[in-house]
Amino acid sequence: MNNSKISHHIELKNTSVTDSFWKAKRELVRTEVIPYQYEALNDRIEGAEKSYCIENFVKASKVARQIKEGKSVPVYPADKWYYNGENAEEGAFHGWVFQDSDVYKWLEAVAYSLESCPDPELEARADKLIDLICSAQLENGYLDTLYIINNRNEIFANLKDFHELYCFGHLAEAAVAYYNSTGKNKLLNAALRFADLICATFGSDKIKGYPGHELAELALVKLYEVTGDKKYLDEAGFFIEERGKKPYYYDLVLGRETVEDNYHYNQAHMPPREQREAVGHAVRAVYLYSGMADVARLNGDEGLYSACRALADNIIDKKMYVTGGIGSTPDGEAFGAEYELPNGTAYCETCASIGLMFFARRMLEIEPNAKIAAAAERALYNTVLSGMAEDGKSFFYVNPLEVVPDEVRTDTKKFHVKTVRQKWFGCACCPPNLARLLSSLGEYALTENDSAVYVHQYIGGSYKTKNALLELDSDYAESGRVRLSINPKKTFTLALRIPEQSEGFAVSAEYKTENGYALISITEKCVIELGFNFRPRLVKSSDKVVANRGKAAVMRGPFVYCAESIDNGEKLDELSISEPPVFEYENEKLTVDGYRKDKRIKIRLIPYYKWANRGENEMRVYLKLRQNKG
Ligand code: FUB
Ligand code: ZN
Repeated sequence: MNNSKISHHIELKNTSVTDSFWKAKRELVRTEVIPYQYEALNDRIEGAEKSYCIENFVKASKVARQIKEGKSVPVYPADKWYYNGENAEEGAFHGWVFQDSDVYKWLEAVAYSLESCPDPELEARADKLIDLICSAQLENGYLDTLYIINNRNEIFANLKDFHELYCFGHLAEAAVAYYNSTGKNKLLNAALRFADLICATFGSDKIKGYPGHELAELALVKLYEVTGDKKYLDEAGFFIEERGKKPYYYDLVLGRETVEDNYHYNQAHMPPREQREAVGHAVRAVYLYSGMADVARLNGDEGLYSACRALADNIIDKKMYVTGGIGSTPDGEAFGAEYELPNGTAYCETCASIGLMFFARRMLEIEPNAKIAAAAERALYNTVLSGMAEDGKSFFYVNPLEVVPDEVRTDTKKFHVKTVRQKWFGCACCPPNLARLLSSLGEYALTENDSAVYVHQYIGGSYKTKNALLELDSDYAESGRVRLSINPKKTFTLALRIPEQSEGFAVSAEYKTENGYALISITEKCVIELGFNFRPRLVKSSDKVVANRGKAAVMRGPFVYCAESIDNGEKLDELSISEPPVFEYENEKLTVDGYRKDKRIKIRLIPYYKWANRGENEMRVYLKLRQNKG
């Protein structure tokens, strides 16, 4: 680990996203998604799956009050993953065991939104919700509505499956965000009380348990960064080090002998620092790797960083779709084997691509890495964005690369695929995750240290860094053009990522290239013009990806394109692109010369993230290739 390269992202309060593409998305989150999700959390959306989120907090608050008053409180079973009217009594917890996390993610999105756009009414609503959350907290700091409502005696009894430490993680992330944007510390104090209970409960000389769904690691790091209290960083380190040790903690609590490698689903099959292949549940994995990268950076831990590097390479080289989607199998919402990247049964959870961005941001803080930044870009412009409809009111959880609606209805291997975005989900992890990511996007563009500013993503906006004030005027996605106005405070190096898909580039200043970045010495106020050549191109996957042999996807700039039957007629499998390809591009829309069977046609393509915005229809990313013999 090269200490001179270690940098930090620019805090949200020092960023302001202004480019028309991303500002519009952020505004959509602010004006549509956040209010809509509040209604969803309150179960006020007709026809949508129930959330029960707020209802659970109301129930837990009542229980906490009754406990304080010394009253006896009922006990309900706390042994299922999902509770509803069929298996849960009226007064009991309802929803998925991790339901609380949706509330926290909504609050985190609100916090980021308030940072860039103050809104007293929204803030008052958030304050009221925070009051409700805090009123549910037990005297000892414990805060998870499932166990508070259902059974206080089972707290922390099943760390593997029941997400208390995961919900804690989301609470802490929301609390830090809300404190940073409003200066209010009520939720932060609640998170710290819960964190203190966790630190007092789990440790090398205490219970040697660790989260079944990772997130607490990176969240504890956030608490460390906001308080400066090292015990939180140490606890994050403890969770990482303890994970995967044999005999497995998860076996010990069950009184079971550890006889073979297990718990790949939870990335607990071996100690994380020894892991080299991304396995198991994809969201869990990238959340863990994010925490590992944080701890590696803060502790200068080379070994942990090597694991992070290897895991990032493994994902990007062998387990990531062209869209930046990860987690190819619905079986455990998990990574498949290397190069196992089917199109129609792909899982590619929206949260997994968001988590990949979290991981990438942290890796880029350790050192600039054009390959990792490019993977984050892939995820952002494609699978992340496709998770949300253009009106911000419906969402995809799963993001396949090929959909034939009739097959989805009949093929049991595609049970997880939806052909149109859903208003809400019983398991609604993705929509609020999207909201929090898009409203904090400014934090993903740049990192800096004392001597350098690295531009990883060309998200237009103004960035107040310690080295300079940077105005990034970006038409990156459309034309590949970027203009940087730099007002330096001192001499520093500006490092500009050269996108992998650019066929040549122009920089209006002297530069040298290093590891995929153009380095420019900035000594005085200046303007730098950048031009990337984003001609449409065919992208072929490795021949080892069986599903894509003889096929290619089309990309232009950061966008992956797809064909829909609404533009091309049904049976997209009959289409082939004529090679070498002849493209025409206008205003986000592409055509490419091709065939339907033997008939010459123009195939119409749209950016992948826009698919299924015009009703249910077929969609396909990878199309067959046909050599044009002239
Ligand atoms: O388990 C909590 C969240 O729900 C996961 O991150 C998602 O994959 C979904 O299973
Ligand atoms: Zn999700």
